[in-house]
Formats: sequence, C-alpha cells, structure tokens
Amino acid sequence: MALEKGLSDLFALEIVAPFQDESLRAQNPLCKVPALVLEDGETVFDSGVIADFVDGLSEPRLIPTEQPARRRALTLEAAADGMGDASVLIVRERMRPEGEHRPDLFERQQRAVDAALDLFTTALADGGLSHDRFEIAEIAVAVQLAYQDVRRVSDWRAGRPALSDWFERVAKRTSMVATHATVT
Ligand SMILES: N[C@@H](CCC(=O)N[C@@H](CS)C(=O)NCC(=O)O)C(=O)O
Repeated sequence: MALEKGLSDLFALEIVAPFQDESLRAQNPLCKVPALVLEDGETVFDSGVIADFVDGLSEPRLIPTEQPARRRALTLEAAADGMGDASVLIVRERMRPEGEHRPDLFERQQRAVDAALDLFTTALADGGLSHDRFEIAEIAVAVQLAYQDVRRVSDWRAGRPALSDWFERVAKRTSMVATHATVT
C-alpha cells in the first residue's frame, strides 16, 4: 500500500520472526506481523487496519470510499487475508512431525484456500478484481498469491488460467517485486 501510494519513504522496515521473537508481543499482543509502530509508540495492526491508515495519508484513495464498491473491495480483502490465515496454519501443520499431522485441520484449511481462490477467479470475471486498477482488493489478493508460491501452499494455478495470467502481470509491479519474500 505504501509503495503503491508513493509513501514508502515514511516507513522503516524491520524484519521480525513472529514465531521466534517474543519481543514483538510488546507491540502486538497477538505477536503477528505486520505491525506498524508510529512515532509516539502507538501500534497499529493487522494488515487491513494498517492499509486503511496508510491509505488515509494521501489521495487518491486505494480503498473505495463509496458503497457498494467499498464493501466489495473490503470483502475481497477479507477473503485474501483469511486465505493467508488458512495458509499459515497449513504451513505450520506441515512443520509438525508427520505422525502428528491432523488431516481434519489440513482438509478444512485447504478448502478455505481453494474456495477463496475460486472467489478470486469469479471476481476477475465480474470486475470485482480489476485488470486495470491495483487497489486494496488487488493488492491483498496479489500478496496472498505470492505467499502461496513462496511457501508452496498449493498448486493454485492448476485450472485457474485467468487468475494465473492476472498474477503474472501484477507480480511485475515495482511494489510486488520490492516486497517479494524469500524463505529463510
Ligand atoms: N490477519 C493478519 C494475519 C497476520 C499473520 O497471520 N501473520 C503471520 C505471518 S507468518 C504471523 O505473524 N503469524 C504468527 C502467529 O500466528 O503466531 C493480518 O492480516 O495482519
């Protein structure tokens, strides 16, 4: 959001490992990233709230202000964020010893990921996700598709050529390249 709005100079990036570094909990009781710490120490989380705050710093807005566009964009953002939550659970579960895997957890979270991907495909077809604009819904979906790749959560491109083509294009944006994650 900051890069897309040309506001990235206002922010300093600090890398934190949320599962290892308990010091993050002093800022965010949930001990999750992202968390935005303001100059006076106030902390803002989670990603949707941070995006809303950053969007309000300048025009043009990347979160629509008028209904029904606003609720539709924020619902797609919620689906993308939820797909991220499901994906983190899948990745964490895979890290457990194989004998301790809980198939019911895998199955439920994978269904959430698959259904969210199907929703994004529909949204691309009906204009809920734009081929021209790159606003809150497109940002949220694009970063979660990138996460699918980085953590190899799912083979999401299979059977979804339109979503795959769309991601191919948006992944080349400066903001996406600059924030591309690698697994350490
Ligand atoms: N809904 C949150 C999700 C944030 C999230 O789950 N971040 C992960 C990144 S791995 C995390 O910090 N997890 C730590 C944990 O679940 O304890 C957001 O959009 O900010």
